[in-house]
Amino acid sequence: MSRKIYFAGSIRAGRDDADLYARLIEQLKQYGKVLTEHVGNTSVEKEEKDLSEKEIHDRDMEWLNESDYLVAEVTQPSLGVGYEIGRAVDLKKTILCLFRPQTGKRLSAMIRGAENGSTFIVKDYKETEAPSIFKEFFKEEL
Ligand code: 6IA
Repeated sequence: MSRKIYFAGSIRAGRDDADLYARLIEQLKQYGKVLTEHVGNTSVEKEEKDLSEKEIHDRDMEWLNESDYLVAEVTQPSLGVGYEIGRAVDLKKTILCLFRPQTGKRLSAMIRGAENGSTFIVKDYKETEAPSIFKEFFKEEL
């Protein structure tokens, strides 16, 4: 179980889905080490206050670099998450973006349009479908 997974979700762009992120991270732990558990932590903004913005950015980029997979919950649009996805493409990571259309939001064409059926997957989902989506996404290496 040496896979490393970078989970991305909105922080400053809004924490409405923070509890969902925590539940997704719990599931992802079956498949590897999640390097960014703080994204699901409701007190992240307090806990990270001793780090400068540059330290946060540089540490996150190191984790992204050493990870094998990026899993991003993209329903709440976030500049940081979009940036991480773009950097992950450049680093040739395998990417899964999860979007909940039931919220009435529309996903950016720059994310939906990046889907390629292998290394960049975009899934419309309901939370109840997350376990089967993860199983399918990671199946090749189980
Ligand atoms: O633009 P956003 O803040 O929504 O970007 C969220 C994404 O950027 C997440 O997927 C994180 O990986 C990353 N990120 C943004 N802020 C932080 C952070 N501390 N710590 C770790 N990763 C971050 C911010 C705390 C600060 C408000 C004191």
